[in-house]
Amino acid sequence: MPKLLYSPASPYSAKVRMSAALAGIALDEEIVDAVSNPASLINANPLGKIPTLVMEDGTGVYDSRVITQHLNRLSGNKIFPKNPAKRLEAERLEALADGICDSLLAIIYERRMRPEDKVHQPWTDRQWDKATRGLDFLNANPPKLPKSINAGHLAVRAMIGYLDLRFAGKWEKGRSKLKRWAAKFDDKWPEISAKIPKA
Ligand SMILES: N[C@@H](CCC(=O)N[C@@H](CS)C(=O)NCC(=O)O)C(=O)O
Repeated sequence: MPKLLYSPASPYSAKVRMSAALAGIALDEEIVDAVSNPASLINANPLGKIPTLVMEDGTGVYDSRVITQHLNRLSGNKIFPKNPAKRLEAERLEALADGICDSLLAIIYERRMRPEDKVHQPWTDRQWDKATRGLDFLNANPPKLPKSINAGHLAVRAMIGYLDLRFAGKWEKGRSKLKRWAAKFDDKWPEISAKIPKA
């Protein structure tokens, strides 16, 4: 069985685990600490990033958007719509949610990896501006939650989970539609939302 190297706090890992659940694909899962460069991760992915899916022959599949496409093919299109316009919309939504996570992670890493006097505030402000614009867009245009959801919805739910984990109290103001969207998602898909980022 393919093995997913992941971290419970990682939003991209959460999206992939949610995608596997949506597709009904069983994965062996192993928690790794990417920052300490474990051999199992580096051997499968020279970039040393999670999530990485290790296939039975040892081939590593990354990054998370390549993994969701791979799981979609394996499952016969259970994660992305077949209709080209709807598929583009799902892929764009996934890219937006992942892009917001990229900015949030850049802020976290800037604070975590640099000595305090070397933290460059204009850079973190720029990243926060990107996340803010993305969140405002999603709050103004919350994705519909039809019966059949896709990787775009999963990426948005994982991203909100990451915000709740690392930016609680800092993102919610003026974003009540997005908060309600997440609550509705959790209500409709409790088994999937059980995989949102956790400490
Ligand atoms: N674009 C990548 C981003 C993956 C990523 O940045 N993962 C973080 C954890 S959430 C990581 O592995 N960080 C460790 C590092 O960059 O060394 C994806 O979608 O998989």
